[in-house]
Parts: sequence; C-alpha cells; structure tokens
Amino acid sequence: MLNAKISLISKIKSKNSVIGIIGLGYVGLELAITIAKNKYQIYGFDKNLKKIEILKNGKSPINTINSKSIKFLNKNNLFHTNKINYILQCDIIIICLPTPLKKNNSPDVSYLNDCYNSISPYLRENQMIILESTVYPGATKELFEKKISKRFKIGKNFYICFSPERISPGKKLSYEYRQIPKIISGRTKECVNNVSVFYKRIFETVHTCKTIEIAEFTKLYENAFRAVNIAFVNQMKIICDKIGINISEVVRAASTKPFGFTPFNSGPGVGGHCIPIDPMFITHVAKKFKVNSNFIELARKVNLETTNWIIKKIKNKIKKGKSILILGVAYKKNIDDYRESPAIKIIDQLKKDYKVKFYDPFISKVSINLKDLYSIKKLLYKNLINFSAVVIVTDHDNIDYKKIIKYSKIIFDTRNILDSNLSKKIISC
Ligand code: SAJ
Repeated sequence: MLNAKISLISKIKSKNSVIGIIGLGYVGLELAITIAKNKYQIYGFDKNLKKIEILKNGKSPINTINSKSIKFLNKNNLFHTNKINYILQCDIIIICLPTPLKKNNSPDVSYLNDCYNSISPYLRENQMIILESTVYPGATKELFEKKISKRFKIGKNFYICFSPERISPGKKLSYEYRQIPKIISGRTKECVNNVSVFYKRIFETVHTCKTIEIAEFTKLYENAFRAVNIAFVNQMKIICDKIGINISEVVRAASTKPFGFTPFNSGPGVGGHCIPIDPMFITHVAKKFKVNSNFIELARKVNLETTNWIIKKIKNKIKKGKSILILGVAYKKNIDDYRESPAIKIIDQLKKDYKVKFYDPFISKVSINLKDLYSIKKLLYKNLINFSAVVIVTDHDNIDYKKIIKYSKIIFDTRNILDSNLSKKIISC
C-alpha cells in the first residue's frame, strides 16, 4: 500500500524508498550496483526485452560489468522489467538514457521524451526524478519540469533534480564508482535536500551546484575539455610528424611538469558517445544564443581530420590491393563499444583500395553502411606475415605487442604505444 503521508526524506533515511532506474546500460547498471550495495529496493527498467532476459539470467549485457555484479543485483532485490507501470511503486526515478546527436549535429532527446510519455501516467505525489543523462543546459526544465509542474508543486510534493553520470567505461580504476564525486542539483532547496540526503548515502563525496543548469553545463564542460585537448595533441602530432619528432616523447617530457599540465595521448581521432557528442550540445546552446563556440567546432574538425591523416599515411606507404589488418575497432581500449570509433571510418575508406580484415578481442562484428564485417576469430600472430600492414587502432591490453612487432611486416601505430626505435617497421602516426 503506498503511504504518501510518509515524507520522501524519511523514506530515504529509513531506506524504505524504492528506487527506479530507467535505462540499464553502462550508466544505469553501474548505478544500480552501487545503490544496491546500500540495501535499497530497486526496479530496473529497460525497453530491450533481450537485455532484461540476459539480466534475469544473471548475465551481464556489457563487458565492462561482470556477471557476478548482476547476480549480486538479482540477489539484492533488483527487479528488471520493461513494465513501466511499476514506476508507481518508485519514490525515486533515476533516468539514465542515451542522448545522441541527430544527423544535423543537434541533440536528439527523443529517448527522454519517450521516457516522459511512458512514465507520465504513473507519476504521483512524493516522487523525485533525477535526470543523469547528458543534456544541454535547460533540458531538464524543458523535457520534465515544465510538464510535471502542471500537475504537481515542484519542491512541495514532487522533486526535480539533475546529476550527471561520471562513469568511465572500461577503465580499470583504482577506485570504485561510489568514490567518484557526484555532482547534484535541484530546482528548489527541498529538491536539493532530498537528492543530497539520498546520494550522500551512495557516494563518498557530493558536490551541489547552485542550479540545475550549472550542473548540466558542468558535464558538457568536462567532456569538451577532453575533446579540445585531444584535438590539440592530435594537431601537435601532425606537426611533429612533419619535423620528425615523436609527439609521445614530447607529452612524456611535458608530463614531468608537476603543475599546469594535463597529459593527453594522440590517437586515431575520437570515438565514443561522450567526447565526440557532448561538446556539440554546447554548440547547440551557443547557436541558440548567437555566441561563438568555434573552439569546440575546430576541435571536432581536427579530430576528424586526424583520422583522414592516418588513412592518407597508410595509402602513401602501402600499394593498392594489398592486405591490411586493423587491430582493434573499439573506440577505446578494453571495451566492446565501437560507437563513433575512428576504426570504422578507417576500415570504410581503406576497403575501397585494399583487402581489409580486422581483429578485436571484444567485438566480433561491426556494421559499416549496413554491411556486416566479422572479426578474425583468433589472432594467430604467425599469420600476421600474410598482411602487408597491421594498423593498431585500439590498444587493447590483451594483445601481445611483442609478437605483433615480431610477425608483422609494417605496423602503423596510431596509439603510439610501441617504441618506434625498436624497429623500422613501426610507423608512429
Ligand atoms: N582519446 C585520445 N586521447 C586521450 C584520451 C582519449 O585519443 O588522451 C580518445 C579515446 O581513444 C576515445 C575518445 O578519445 O576514442 C574518448 O575517450 P575518453 O577517454 O574520453 O573515454 P569516453 O568517451 O568513454 O569518456 C568517458 C567520459 N565519462 C563521462 O562522460 C562520465 C569522460 O568524461 C571520462 O573522462 C572518460 O570516460 C575517461 O576518463 O575514461
């Protein structure tokens, strides 16, 4: 029986509040695991029935979360469902849905709009929504608050908060998710108090932003900072290449400076659903207010040009028609995600003139322009001799790079992980 009389904050403090997490991807699942460790009852919602099945069977749908954690979740009352009416049971509704870009590079908030439409019939007094998806400033208000304030009194009998996710997929961190400081914000002081009392039970450190819009922008700023700095090191790489300097040596030397420098590694361009995407949300807002964000657009352009530069280097060195092996297609090491990965563009361009195969220990198939390409099943190092070139695009840890050097004819090392002084066959790029 729902007892709306008990305040949300008392339910949070007594751990009787039921938590609903919408979107069981790498963000939602990680959050569910972290919250479950604090003995809250959790409903996990996802539209993907196959994913729900996998989770119900105690398996993990993503390689960055192990099945042991899913079994822990199932044991600790996480209930996976696609039945959205259970939202009625939830006191706290945390939304962890994707916010990709549309073809014209403007934010695609369709997942969030669909989410609101599905949960709307089951919203009731004394619930709190925490949006964790990456959005442009003002989106929480536009997509949730404006509609909900027509039915409830925000801060009195309904609470609206924003708290950006800070998951680092695939990174073997020396700390747990609960140790990553959690940014929170709310529309009113009661909203802030509720989300603060809740998240202080889940995370070691909580930082409160004065407004939801500051928190929304902070997330974009963090990732634009990365996109711009990665573009910077990539452009410096191209200049250094011209003058015969290895950029990694420069970054290694600059990193000895104990202050005022943050190292970034040059690469084949940027992939993922954060770094190529999030900064464009700032551009979206800048355009709306007719202010300049060309720094961000230039970074995007440079990162895209870096991928083209690598393709050109390969074409200049390897005769047409030859066989090339792409080593790694994930957008970064040790994960099974190839969204926006530069490897896709490299394969797509090279296969016009070469016989291209790929090997990725985490990804068995990629779809390029609706055509499926399958990874080599097993990497037999001795067979590398059959390729005119091996291109290291993703530097997964579980590859024996000594054998790559031993058995390859030529290696294009786009991650600068090999010491090019070791052998003339290594081309850092
Ligand atoms: N990359 C480089 N050089 C670098 C760092 C990254 O070329 O020095 C490339 C990667 O290969 C990848 C792309 O940039 O293709 C993005 O890499 P990323 O390390 O930023 O990884 P993401 O996209 O998974 O970013 C996430 C973000 N997390 C959140 O948004 C919560 C980001 O803020 C984190 O800093 C990042 O993980 C992380 O540090 O792992």
